[in-house]
Amino acid sequence: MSKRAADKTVSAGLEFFSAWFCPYAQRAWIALEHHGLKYRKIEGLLPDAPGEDFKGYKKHPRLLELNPKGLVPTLAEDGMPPVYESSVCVEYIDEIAACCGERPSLMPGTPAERAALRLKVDWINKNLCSPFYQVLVRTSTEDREAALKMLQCSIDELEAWIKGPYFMGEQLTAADIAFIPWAYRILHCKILERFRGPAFALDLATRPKLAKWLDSVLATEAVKATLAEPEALCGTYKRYADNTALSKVDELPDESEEDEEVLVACLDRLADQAPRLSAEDLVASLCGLAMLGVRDDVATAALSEEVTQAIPMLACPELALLSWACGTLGLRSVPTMEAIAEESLRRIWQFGANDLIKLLCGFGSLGLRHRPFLEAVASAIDWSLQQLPLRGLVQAAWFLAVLASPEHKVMTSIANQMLMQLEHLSLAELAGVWVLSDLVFDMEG
Ligand SMILES: N[C@@H](CCC(=O)N[C@@H](CS)C(=O)NCC(=O)O)C(=O)O
Repeated sequence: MSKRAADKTVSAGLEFFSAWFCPYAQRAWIALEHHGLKYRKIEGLLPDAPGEDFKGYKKHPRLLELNPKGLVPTLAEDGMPPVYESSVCVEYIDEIAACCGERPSLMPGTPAERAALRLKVDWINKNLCSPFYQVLVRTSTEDREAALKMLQCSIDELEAWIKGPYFMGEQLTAADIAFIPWAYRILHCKILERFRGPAFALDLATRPKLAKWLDSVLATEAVKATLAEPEALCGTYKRYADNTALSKVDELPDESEEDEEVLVACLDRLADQAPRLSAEDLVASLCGLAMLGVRDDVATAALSEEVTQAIPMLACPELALLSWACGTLGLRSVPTMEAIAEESLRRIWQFGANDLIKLLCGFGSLGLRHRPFLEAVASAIDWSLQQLPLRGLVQAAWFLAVLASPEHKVMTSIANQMLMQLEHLSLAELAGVWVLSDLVFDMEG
């Protein structure tokens, strides 16, 4: 951090989650340095393996707490809601610095001029940053060349509107900051040429205003403080160029991908936090995964390991839900299901009718025939048949049949109970029960 930055006390508690190689984080970093704010810079992303074995990041737990996507930059300040997304961070930094007013705003001018600046930032994201990644990660020559063409055209367009020395004139603005990290990578570190050959060089001789702009920004103190060493930076792009990076930075943001990223981050966090969750929250998490139809081995293994220890502490409805969730997730963890069977057997008469069905459902879905447990469940169901709706009766019959439970007495009771409500059964339910009844035993009547 520069001396100027260290001297300021505007935001003593400002935490800045960054990554040394990240161009998005660099945007926020330049804004912090420009305004000379006091902040604590924390590396939020650590490689999960050294060198060539790198596959993804281990994320700082506090970063994940603040930003469920676990992306840098993320800013956090003494009890305030966290701030993320680089362009939002730049504007936020500019606003919190406004009170000292020593350095010019990065969003100067009238509301209309500021709106124009925001549009420029958006344009830079789509027309300069995206094609940079596309040249690197696209696998076909045509796709790479098309992305290069787009980048060249956008750079020509940029050349036409640079006022000099900065994009908008005398002052550094959020629009310059939006492009500086990529300009450094493309025009100074020459990352595209390095990985894709001399045909991918971008000629500055034919773009004199851009060349001057680059000199100006790279000589600006706030920018100089944030520049990574070119060799090290190039190294981080190797995995994009080799197509081993897990990131989807080359594609324009798409909502389903964003949802997917949130889900992946939540699952990572769930697996990580499982040892700290209460017994009820462990069950709720597994139910949530079951309802979403998410089968993530790491998260479910971590949750089921923890919940197995907590089974004696669970009330009957939670035990029943746990069985249902394990069944729905196809979680055949023997210790978990055995512990559920053992604990339920001890308390079988405390279960309500509907919970008995959920309990049975887990074992039925997994095809687990824990004999004494099943016999006890069947007897308990027999006792609470009156309380079961038709649907519950059908499910009970179905699961007992699937598990080939030899409890003919219970099946007969269920059948009799159903007979009384026969006219309410759907055709599909009737057919299903009929087939099962044939398989298990000869239903009389
Ligand atoms: N749209 C975000 C993009 C930020 C971003 O993609 N940051 C990367 C590092 S350069 C990141 O945090 N990656 C972590 C991950 O992909 O999980 C912004 O403008 O801040």
